[in-house]
Amino acid sequence: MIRIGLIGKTNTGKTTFFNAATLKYGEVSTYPFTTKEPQFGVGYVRALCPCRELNVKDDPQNSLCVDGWRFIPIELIDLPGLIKGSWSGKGLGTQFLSVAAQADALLHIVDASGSVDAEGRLTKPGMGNPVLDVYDIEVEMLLWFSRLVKKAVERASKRAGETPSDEALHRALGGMKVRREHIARALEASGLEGKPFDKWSDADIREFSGRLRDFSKPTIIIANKMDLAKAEENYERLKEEFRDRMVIPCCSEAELALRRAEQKGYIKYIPGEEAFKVLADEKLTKEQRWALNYFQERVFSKIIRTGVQFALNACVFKLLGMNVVYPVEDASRFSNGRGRVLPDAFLMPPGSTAKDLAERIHSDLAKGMIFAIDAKSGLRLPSDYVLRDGDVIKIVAATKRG
Ligand SMILES: Nc1nc2c(ncn2[C@@H]2O[C@H](COP(=O)(O)OP(=O)(O)OP(=O)(O)O)[C@@H](O)[C@H]2O)c(=O)[nH]1
Ligand SMILES: [Mg+2]
Repeated sequence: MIRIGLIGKTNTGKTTFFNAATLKYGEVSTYPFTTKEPQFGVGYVRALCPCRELNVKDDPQNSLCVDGWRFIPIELIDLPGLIKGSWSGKGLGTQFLSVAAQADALLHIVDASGSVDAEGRLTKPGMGNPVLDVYDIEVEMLLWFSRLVKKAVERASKRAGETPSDEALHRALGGMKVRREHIARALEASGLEGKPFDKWSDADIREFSGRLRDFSKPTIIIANKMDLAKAEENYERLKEEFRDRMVIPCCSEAELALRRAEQKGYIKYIPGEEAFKVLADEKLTKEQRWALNYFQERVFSKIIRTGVQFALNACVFKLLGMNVVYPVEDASRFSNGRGRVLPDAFLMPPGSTAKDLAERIHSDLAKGMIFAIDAKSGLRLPSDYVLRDGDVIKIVAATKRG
C-alpha cells in the first residue's frame, strides 16, 4: 500500500489532518508535542469509479464506492513534531525520521496562520513565520539525508576507488525506501555519475543528498489552518517562496468536524466535495450550527474545499503519478470469479504494464500470462501494454494442468 507521512513542526495540525483522513482518534491538543509516537492509519484517495460509465452496480472489496466515487485505501503516518536537531537524534528525532523514511511521499503540514511561536506554543495568528517553518524542517530533512549518505559513501569508499554504482549506494541506503532509479537520477542531477566515492567532497555529498531527498520523498506543502486570520497572506507568501512545489490550502479542523457530523447523520458530505448539506437541523446544538456556519464562511467560501482529500489525491495522482486500474476475471460482466462487480481498485505506478498488474495479483498469473483484455472495449492487449488511469483489465493466462 502507498504510504504518506505527515511531517512538520509541533502544533501545526498533523494529528487533526490524520484523524480527519482516517477517522481515528489520535490525541489533539493545544500543547506542544502532543503526539509522542508515530501512528499508522488508513486514509483514502478518491477517483471516478467506472461503474457509472459501464452502467453496472459494483460490489467493491478492497475499496469503497460512494455516489460513483471510488475510495481507494492508502496508509498514513502521523509523526511527532520535528524540531531543530531532529536529524542528530534530538527529541528522538532520528527514530521519527526513520519512520518518515518508510513513506513514498510526504505532506509537510505548516500552520499558515503563523500562530505557533518558536517554542511550539499557540499564540496569536501572525506571530510565527510559516515560510521559515518550512525551511527549518527542510534543513532537518537535508541534514538527516546527508548524514546517511555520508555514512554510505564512506562505507563504499573503503573499497578504494570504487565508482559510485547505484547498486552500492542502494545497498547502503536500503532501509529508506530509496529506489535505484532515485539514486541514478540524483547521481545524474548532481553531476556525480562515475566519480569515485573516495573523491566525493562534502559539497558533493550535500548536493547529492538534496537531490535524493527530493526524488525519493516528494513533498507537498500543506498550508493548514486557512480558516484563521493571516492565513491567506501567508499562503500567498508560501506559494511565492516555494514556486517549484505544490502548496495546498487546507483546514483540517473543518474536514474532521464534517466527517464526524456525517458519521452521526447530521449532514451529507462526501470527502473532497465543495459543499455539505445539513440533513437534521433540529438535532444540531447551537454550537454545532455555529461551527458549520463558520466552516461555510471561513473555509468553503474562501478556499472552495477543506483541502484534506484534495491533498491526498494530489499526492498520489499528481506527485506520484499513480493510475487506478480495476482487474476483473470476467471481462463481459466486469466481475471476479465469484461475480463481484469491479471488486478491486489498484494504484499502479506510472509506466506499469499489464504484466505488472498480473504480478500484483499473483506471481503465478504473471508467469502463465498470454495477453490482457481491455474489458471496456473488448480489445486484446499485449503483456507490455502500459496501463492507463481507469482501465478495467482481464489477464488471460494459460491454465495450469496436473
Ligand atoms: N483553526 C484551526 N485550528 C486547527 C486546525 N488544525 C488543527 N488545529 C488546532 O491546532 C492545534 C494542534 O493540533 P494537532 O493536530 O494536535 O497538531 P500536531 O501537529 O499533531 O501537534 P503535535 O502532535 O504536538 O506535533 C489543536 O488545537 C487543533 O485543534 C485548523 O485547520 N484550523
Ligand atoms: Mg500530533
